[in-house]
Amino acid sequence: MNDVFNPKLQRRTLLKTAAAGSAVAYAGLAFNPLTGEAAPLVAKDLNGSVGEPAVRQDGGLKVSGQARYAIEHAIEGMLYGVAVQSTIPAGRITAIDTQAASNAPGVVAIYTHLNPLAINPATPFIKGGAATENFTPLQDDVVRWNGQHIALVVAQTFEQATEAANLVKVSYAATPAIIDPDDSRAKAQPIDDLQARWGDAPAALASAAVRVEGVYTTPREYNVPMEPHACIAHWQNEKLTVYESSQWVGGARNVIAQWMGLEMGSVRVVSPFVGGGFGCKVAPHPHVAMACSAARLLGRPLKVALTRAQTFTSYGGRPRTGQRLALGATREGMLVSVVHDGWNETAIDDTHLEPSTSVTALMYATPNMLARHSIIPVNTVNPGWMRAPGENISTYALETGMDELAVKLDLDPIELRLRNWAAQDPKANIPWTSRRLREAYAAGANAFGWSERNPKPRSMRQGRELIGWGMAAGTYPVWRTPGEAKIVIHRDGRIEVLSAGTDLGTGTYTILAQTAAEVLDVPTRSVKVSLGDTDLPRAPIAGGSQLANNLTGAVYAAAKLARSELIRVATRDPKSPLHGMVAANLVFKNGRIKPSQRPGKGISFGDLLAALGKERFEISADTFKAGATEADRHAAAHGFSQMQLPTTGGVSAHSWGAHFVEVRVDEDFGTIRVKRMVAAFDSGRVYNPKLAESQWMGGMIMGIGQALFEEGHIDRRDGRVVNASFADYVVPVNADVPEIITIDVGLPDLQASALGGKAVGELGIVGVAAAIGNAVYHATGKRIRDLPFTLDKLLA
Ligand code: MCN
Ligand code: MOS
Repeated sequence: MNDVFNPKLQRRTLLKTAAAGSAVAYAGLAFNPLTGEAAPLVAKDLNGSVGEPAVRQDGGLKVSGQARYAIEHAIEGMLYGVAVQSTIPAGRITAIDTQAASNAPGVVAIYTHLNPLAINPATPFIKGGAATENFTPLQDDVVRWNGQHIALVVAQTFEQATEAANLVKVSYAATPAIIDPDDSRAKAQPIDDLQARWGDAPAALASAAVRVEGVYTTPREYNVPMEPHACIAHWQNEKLTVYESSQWVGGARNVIAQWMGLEMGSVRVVSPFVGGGFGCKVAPHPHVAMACSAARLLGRPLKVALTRAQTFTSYGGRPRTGQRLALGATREGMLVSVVHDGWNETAIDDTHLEPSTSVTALMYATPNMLARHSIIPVNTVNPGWMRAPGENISTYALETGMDELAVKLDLDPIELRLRNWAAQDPKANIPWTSRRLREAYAAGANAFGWSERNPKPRSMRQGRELIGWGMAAGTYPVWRTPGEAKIVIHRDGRIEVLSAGTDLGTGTYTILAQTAAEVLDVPTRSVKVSLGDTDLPRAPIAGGSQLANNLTGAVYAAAKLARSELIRVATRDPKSPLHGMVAANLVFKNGRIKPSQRPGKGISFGDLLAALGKERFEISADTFKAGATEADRHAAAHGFSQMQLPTTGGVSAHSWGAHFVEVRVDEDFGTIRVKRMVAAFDSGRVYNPKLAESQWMGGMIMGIGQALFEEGHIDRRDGRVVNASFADYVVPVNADVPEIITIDVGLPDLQASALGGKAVGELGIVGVAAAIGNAVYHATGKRIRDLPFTLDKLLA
């Protein structure tokens, strides 16, 4: 197994492909497959460049409290708004008594549907916009879910607004609510676009020699970032600035402009630091609409912060889902049929998709496939994205089903997966850009010690503890949206990289500094990166795990251009000390431009600018195709229309992963602990191994939460989220997190992205719940098909 995972060997294969003239474009890329020179992957020196484990540039600012989050901006004359939320799941508001609240100290205004705020609907992204929900607050008396915004109380202080909000009295005429997706009145609506179908899967299943079938369910889960949602709306004449914790300032600007009936140019969104989002900050939620509208009416800056409890009903979270999956195979373990029917809950008059079919048709070769997905409207806040929406649950069912099939066939689960290897994308029928999943299986199994596993359930134990070893695969697509970046070199030597893209704690600041530093040959720490502001060059979403690839491409292009432009002026301008030199003889070394053949230190960027009489040198570049119009550029930064599918260009681009997990199960109490985790990932070229590792690990830890703890308890009587707090909505803490080893088996994939990277941010969670469930089965002989795996289900 070991020699399959040999980066050198693989590089040689890559060279051969390149020499044979494959379709990959290498021009201008730092990795040169023709010579095998992988400059950016090999640490030249500790100056920092792409591929080095540089520390996070924002780390110091965060631990010293200097990184300013949305809520921390202080604006003179600011007021505070607190939302009042419904306490029934369905019906109408018959009266709102605001008398006592209005008389409370410090109260400035109270808005309800009786004196509504002016808010226009914003277009949801499934209809081509950037909003995650249809809902516009305070526009009518209808209650659609428990915990819906029904009033906004504005006061001089947050405490006064909170007190007054408690004094608002609401009367309702309740109507019957549909709380649960399995309610007989709930109606599933098929989403035809999500279907994958070929051959005759039901017939092939019926005649298959070996069959497994299961129903897999997952509960409501919540993103619960450390930083709860908060925003500040600040109007200056008809210009609106919003400090908002956002994964995508361009999308937020689009939605806010629609809500307020403004041109996008009149809205500025600022989000330099984000305390986590995991999908719930991809678009501004309705409380932001209330803040902007009320601030406009009042002529004062207004801050609206959600309490932790309110974050559970003010926006989504992963919906409840259910999947029926049946696999049919030959006795030799060749899949002959996959039949997969899934659903997710959605809001009663809104649409959220968590496609259970995302991965079903991608992973394995099979002659017959039928995968379908439906949505079921219930009285809930519209669910939203949460780390790998779709891939996450799809993989949970598929990779558990594969384990069940392996057990039935008495085959090693890796062997079963290899037998059904998809040599190309089975749905699109086009080649993969790269798929180092075999290498991931091999490297992961090797590091884990998988060959020592006794496949028999309940065969491994230590004292009272049953030991279980399980594995599963994972994958995440490579989405691509073009973006822009600017580099500014100052006379005093400072180098800046500017982009509107955001850093959720992921490392955007750091990898962009690394990219510019590498091309300009300066220390990474000398590059200052500014992010998260619509005033900066336009960038796409930090969502769908695509920002790193998109922006490193743009910064790389800008830095290359800066380099050639600097050389051009240095050799052509008579005022330059390098005037008249041959451009090809100049090199960049440690922040200086110098002749390659002659001694001498050359000239620093700052001295060159001084000699030329310039204060600064600015250069912009992007990853748009030649001929892209201004409208295309605008669209890419503010919506999804420019986003390219993973199958663009006749090749299919995805990241891959293989998870190996050991659990310990206390036989008497049914408690499950994850004892160790090993995962091997193919994310193409990794820009920063330290950061990619923490991303992968973060996803894996979130996967422990999903497998063992996380579950929104919805009261069946009234649709209330019972455990809407950090105390009761349980996520993994350090004591729950075992030793984790991540292994990088990727190689630069230049068909996937400009610099050869693939998706990282969401990949780590995909497959974890299945791997843990498979390990629990191996430990106990009991198959649980309902997340999370709590002790009651094990003891039942
Ligand atoms: N990276 C790398 N090499 C690559 C690709 C990425 O080293 N080839 C590293 C970089 O440090 C980069 C990071 O991984 O900053 C994430 O890159 P990418 O996969 O492009 O993801 P995005 O930048 O688009 O970030 C969004 C992604 C998503 S969609 C969710 S959900 C998620 C995630 O990132 N939310 C997070 N990781 C998170 N991490 C933190 N701390 N907080 C969140 O809210
Ligand atoms: Mo990530 S769930 O695509 O923000």
